Amino acid sequence: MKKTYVLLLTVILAGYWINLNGQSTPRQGEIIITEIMVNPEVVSDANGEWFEIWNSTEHDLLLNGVTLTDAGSNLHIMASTEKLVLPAKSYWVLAKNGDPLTNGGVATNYVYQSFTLSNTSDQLILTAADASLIDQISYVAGWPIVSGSSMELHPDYHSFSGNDQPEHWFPAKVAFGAGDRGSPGKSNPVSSGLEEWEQDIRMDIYPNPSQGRFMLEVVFAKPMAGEIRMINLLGQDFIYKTFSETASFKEVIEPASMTPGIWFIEVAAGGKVKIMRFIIEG
Ligand SMILES: [Ca+2]
Ligand SMILES: [Ca+2]
Ligand SMILES: [Ca+2]
Repeated sequence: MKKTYVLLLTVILAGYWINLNGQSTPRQGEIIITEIMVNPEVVSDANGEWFEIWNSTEHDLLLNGVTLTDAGSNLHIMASTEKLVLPAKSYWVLAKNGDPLTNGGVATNYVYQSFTLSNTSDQLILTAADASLIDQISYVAGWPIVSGSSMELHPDYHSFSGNDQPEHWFPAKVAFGAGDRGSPGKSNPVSSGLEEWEQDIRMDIYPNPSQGRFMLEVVFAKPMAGEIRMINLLGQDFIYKTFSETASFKEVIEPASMTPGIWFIEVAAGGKVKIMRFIIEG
């Protein structure tokens, strides 16, 4: 009889110990969505979509049975014959395609099916096996969605509600793998330029010089409204167009009515100005 009690006590204590020190299933806020590549450029969306999650706790989390859904019909339940263990304070990358040779060079921890990320607006909802919410984001127009760049959550806002606001997300600027920008599986850069990037307007105009059309590409650190202005050395100066709040745009510049020669294109938004020189050939 005594032996049975000792055995029972041992089993209970062992179970308790495993609970405290082993892996547990994730609760709300224990996993945070920290990065999301909705619109890869170097590979197709079918091959190159992925997202990153972070274990905010001091213990390992068991992901078997965690569900990925959106507000529509996308649904995937994480499953494996092995334990899917996301270690304490670590990142995991979940992707559509696990092959770095064809997914844009992303090292992945888990491959899902039946789940896509729209390039304009969508939801990413993680629920536990008992249907309780772990974390979610819902992105729409106005979020920093840039082709070829993931959206990175600023490290100051790695929390359940911190990732709900678009102003806490930034288009990645550091290249990985095959050339798209992001930091899959790694902490989102703050020292390597995110702060500086917040102030930045990136632009490119090509081909330059050109006789015909130019393509103007502009990427903002966060959504901004502003104007495009054209100035030349003859003193001609006019507003080419104004634009409403956006994270990026591509614009075909038709210089048919502009005098050939050296011009400057000025993009002004959010109190910042970026100027580039371009040449219209006669
Ligand atoms: Ca997509
Ligand atoms: Ca959230
Ligand atoms: Ca990252």
